[in-house]
Amino acid sequence: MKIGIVCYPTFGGSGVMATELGMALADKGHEVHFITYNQPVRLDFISHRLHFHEVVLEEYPLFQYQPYELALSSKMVEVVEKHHLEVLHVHYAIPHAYAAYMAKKMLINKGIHVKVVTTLHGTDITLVGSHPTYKTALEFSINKSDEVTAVSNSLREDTLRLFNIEKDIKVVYNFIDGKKYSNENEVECKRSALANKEERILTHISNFRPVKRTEDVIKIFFEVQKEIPSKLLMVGDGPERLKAENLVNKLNLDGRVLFLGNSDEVAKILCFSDVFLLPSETESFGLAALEAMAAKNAIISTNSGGLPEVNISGKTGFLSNVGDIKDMAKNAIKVLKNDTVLDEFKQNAKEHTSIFSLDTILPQYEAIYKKCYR
Ligand code: GMT
Repeated sequence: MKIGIVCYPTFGGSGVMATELGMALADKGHEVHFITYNQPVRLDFISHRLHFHEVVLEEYPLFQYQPYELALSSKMVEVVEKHHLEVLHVHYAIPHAYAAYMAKKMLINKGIHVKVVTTLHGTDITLVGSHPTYKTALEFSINKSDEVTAVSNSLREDTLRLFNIEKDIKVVYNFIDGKKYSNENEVECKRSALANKEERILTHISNFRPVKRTEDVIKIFFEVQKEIPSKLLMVGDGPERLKAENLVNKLNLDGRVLFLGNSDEVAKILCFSDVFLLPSETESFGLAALEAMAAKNAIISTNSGGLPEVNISGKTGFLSNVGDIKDMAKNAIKVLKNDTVLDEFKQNAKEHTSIFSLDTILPQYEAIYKKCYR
């Protein structure tokens, strides 16, 4: 099929997922066109079936805010028309579902019929989307999509609770490409570059937004390192990074905590790590946790949103209430203090990712695209 993918091209989970999906679809023989304001960070042009179309914004003195939806929907019309796209798959509803609806209407005017699939990712529903500023337009454009998917049961339920939804919402979990976390990577993985033999490594990856509670990450690690020789890798960047760095100073953890910034080499970093910390306030799925599990990390997380669908308590890691730092530290210590226990959790985590494998999830999206035409 010929598929247009619209997403945020950044390090956030929805952009990462959309990019991985597009690349996998192209590998399977589909023609994929990314339509966004920058080249997605994880996009590599290894296939001639992958295309990128930049949405360009024009400066104009009158605009305090540039009308991105207008530019995006015009670009969608242009690309659908020129490349005969059959489906526009938009990731993150704001403003993509709305722009896709407008593009679809403009195309009908030209006698061209394109289908719109909207995938809800989380904060587009739980944090920003349900705000009165966006709710009316968002609810309308979700209901006008041909197919709607959510990345977890929890997000599906939140959407039905927060909006008046007339469409069926299918749950299609986020996926992982196991090949990127294969044993060959482990061979390359030189732990000694980062930690001594007896030290454990903990990792956190996020966009350092308040919802990620990055200070909790530091506080959990502070408790852990009192009992277990260990290091913490903080990967990513965002508004709360400075606060997290200040807390590291205050707790005299310099040298034990390494801030690595944004990285598109997540698999390489995770191969060093034993435990992944995700104490989020809310998390529709927790793609970073799934990536960590694929790299054999046990997960210490909160029980918010869709996290219990990914992290199975007592098997792949543990779940705690939001803000319960003591419990999360206690659980991390339980997992880390004994080699046999740690190995068991790591192995379980890796095995559990099989239900989120590319081979399982990709056909679900392909079936949804086909269903649009039934
Ligand atoms: O978590 C973020 O801040 C990024 C955000 C995004 O939209 O890029 O992630 C959301 O979508 C991911 C992919 O589906 C999910 O794995 C994340 O759990 C979800 N984030 C939240 O719900 C906070």
